[in-house]
Amino acid sequence: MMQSDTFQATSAPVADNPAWGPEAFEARLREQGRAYHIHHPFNVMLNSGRATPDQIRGWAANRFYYQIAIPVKDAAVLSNCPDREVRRGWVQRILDHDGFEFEGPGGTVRDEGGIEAWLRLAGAVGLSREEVLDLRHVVPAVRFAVDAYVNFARRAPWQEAVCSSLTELFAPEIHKQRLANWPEHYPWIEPEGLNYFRGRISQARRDVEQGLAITLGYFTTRALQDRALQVLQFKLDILWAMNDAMAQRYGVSP
Ligand code: AHQ
Repeated sequence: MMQSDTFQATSAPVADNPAWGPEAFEARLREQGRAYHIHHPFNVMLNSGRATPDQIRGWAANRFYYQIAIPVKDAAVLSNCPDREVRRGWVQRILDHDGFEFEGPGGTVRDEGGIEAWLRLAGAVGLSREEVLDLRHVVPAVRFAVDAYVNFARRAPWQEAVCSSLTELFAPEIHKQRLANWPEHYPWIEPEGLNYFRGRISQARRDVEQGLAITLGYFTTRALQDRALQVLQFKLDILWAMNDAMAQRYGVSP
């Protein structure tokens, strides 16, 4: 039985095959996109306009638990990482989600952050701030999947936690799909509510640039590269399991 939070490999990595070069290794990482949750029936329902308001509200309230876990996960990566240059880049992810307010010579620079933007998305789909913040709608298996991700980042080598964030290789597409389809399919959602997705397209691209460079630079033997593929699959399974749980709770409209 695989312990998802400590994530024991289910099969010993192949040790004696030659390592892939960076391009071939990146291609193998990208091949795993076929298991990305953009292909999950619940997400296909959401992005093809078949979701009811209740299903969309359930998705927004449950995904909020994932969003508030991301900066905690990223702080775990920072706490395990001794490399100052890596931390200088990685810390931006916490600011992206938690927001910030800096007093500077030219005045105050502030950004409400992605968690606040997600609360606006939740409001735009008809949820109260209170019912999102108190997590009353979060179903157990969503909580377990998200907690497994945070606990993995706490316990795994920081390079593996970096690699696990590379599901964002596939994220710009899912955000672009929502921005392209939701206004037409769900005109009842206030357009400003979708601002979170607009911001994530560029943030995901910047995250991937750093995460991929670290991954390609660290996983340089075939055994390590097999491990990286297992780590990415673990994170893909987390996103997939979240959608399984939401589909079970809210149904998948035909
Ligand atoms: O909104 C998302 C986000 O901030 C992140 C951070 C990143 C990580 O560190 O694992 N992954 C991620 C993702 C976000 N949104 C998901 C979506 O479908 O809206 C996609 C998800 C990811 O691809 O891991």
